[in-house]
Amino acid sequence: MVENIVTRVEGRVGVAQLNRPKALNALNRELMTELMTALEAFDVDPAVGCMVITGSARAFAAGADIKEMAGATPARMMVGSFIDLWDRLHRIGKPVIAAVSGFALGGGCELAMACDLLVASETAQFGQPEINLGVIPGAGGTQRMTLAVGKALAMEMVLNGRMLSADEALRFGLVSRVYPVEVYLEEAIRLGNEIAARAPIAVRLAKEAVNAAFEMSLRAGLDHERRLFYLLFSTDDQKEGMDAFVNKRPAQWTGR
Ligand code: DAK
Repeated sequence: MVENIVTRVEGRVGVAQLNRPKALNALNRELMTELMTALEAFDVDPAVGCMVITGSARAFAAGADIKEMAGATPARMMVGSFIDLWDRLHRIGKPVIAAVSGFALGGGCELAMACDLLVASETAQFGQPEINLGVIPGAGGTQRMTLAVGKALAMEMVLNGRMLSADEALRFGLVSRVYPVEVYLEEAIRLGNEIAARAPIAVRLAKEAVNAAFEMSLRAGLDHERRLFYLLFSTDDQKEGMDAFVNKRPAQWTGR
């Protein structure tokens, strides 16, 4: 039974809302399992073109569940499939938007950064406070935060628990938009519906190409991009998009 998240479809956007308000949406195993299962279901649902992960106005997620993690051993964490759960997010083909309000800390911040786009409310606070627990980020914080905001700020955040406000996150390139808390979620869903209205295969490959920039050398990334570009010339949507431009009419995408 799904308990820790609530899902719905708005237009062509699958929304997964984290729903452990008493624990500020701390990411325990059940929640992560439900979340990944929901995203995978959206990924194969033709009625869905884009996804949004969100929390509450007070907390996107305050991190992995410290109470669940406190007694862990290295061996149990390694074989306990917790990492596999997180890795499932990287296999989602459709774009995923994080709509963040309030706390996005530790694993909560890492979950948001693992999404393809980040939209924040004015009250959002991003942090990697694991140092206060005697550990370091373990789900990408040292890597993705550094790539997003640069070494100087990432060091302050990871070594000294510095938080970023929504305005700072926008200024330093961690998020692409900031809205008042009353509308951030509907704006994220609106953005998702705009993306979902575009040529689906091109959107999928565009996401793959941009994310490749984080994993590959520039040369390998450029080669990869070019192969994806060539591949799109095998789609009906490429013919349709270019014919529509030439004939000054709106394109009708079929996703083929
Ligand atoms: N885990 C469990 N419970 C949490 C929690 C968390 N991360 N954060 C908050 N809560 C619970 C509190 O215990 C409290 O529950 P009760 O005591 O009422 O039962 C309730 O939520 C409300 O919290 P507070 O009373 O503390 O509320 P405040 O407004 O005073 O403070 C706060 C809010 C967000 C500043 C504070 O709760 C806080 O500092 N929370 C902890 C933030 C934190 O340290 N997060 C990082 C956790 S470590 C990995 C994957 C993931 C990770 C690592 C590896 N792999 C795949 C390898 C991630 C690690 C982490 O995230």
